[in-house]
Amino acid sequence: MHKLFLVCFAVIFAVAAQAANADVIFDDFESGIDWVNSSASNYWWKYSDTGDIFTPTLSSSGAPQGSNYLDIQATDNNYNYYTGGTGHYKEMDLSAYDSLRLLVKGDSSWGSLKIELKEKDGDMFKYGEWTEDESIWLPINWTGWQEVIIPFSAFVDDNAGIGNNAWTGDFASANFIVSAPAGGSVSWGLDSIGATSVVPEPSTIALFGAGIAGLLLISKKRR
Ligand SMILES: [Ca+2]
Ligand SMILES: [Ca+2]
Ligand SMILES: [Ca+2]
Ligand SMILES: [Ca+2]
Repeated sequence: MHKLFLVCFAVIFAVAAQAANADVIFDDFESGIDWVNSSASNYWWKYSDTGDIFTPTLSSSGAPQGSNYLDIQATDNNYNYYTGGTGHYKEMDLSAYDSLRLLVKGDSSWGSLKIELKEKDGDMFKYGEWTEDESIWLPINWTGWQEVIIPFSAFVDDNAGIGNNAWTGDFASANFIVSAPAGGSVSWGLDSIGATSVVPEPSTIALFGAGIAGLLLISKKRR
């Protein structure tokens, strides 16, 4: 009888652990990049500030996941920090996830990354304050690859007249906008861009509770 309870608990624990780590990927760059093909269901675009260098390219040199990642070389030649951006369109249902998750290769330049998420109802969400102080976007203050997780709740609706102004996970596209040090350059990378769940869902918590109740029952019977 005790053994049965322990087996039940082990199964419940495994299910809970799996739910907490579940990931869905927008793009891992393993199928190459389709630049500006508006007829496709999965494509990228890019744009640069006047006179600046903004070069996102597919690279395979030291990819952190699989064989490829998106390499980003950018230089701000007109001293306004902004260099350009790259966006990705791929409609996905992210309602089961609570956070954006991606791998970012930094160069300790203290440039910063602006991230925008767009939903199918037209809502455009921004991460961080949208002011001239670029340091309060996501500062890339590390060297090498690092996992970045940002809760969707930290994104703020940026177009009050469009959509229902609420994040429901009805995902359509993402924008990655690069701010370099004034007159300086950044050498970054992006890979394994997707969504994850950091906070276990209520159903998972309920399963955990059932497991703990099972354990309590075992200890009670032993006494
Ligand atoms: Ca990859
Ligand atoms: Ca610029
Ligand atoms: Ca809106
Ligand atoms: Ca919405």
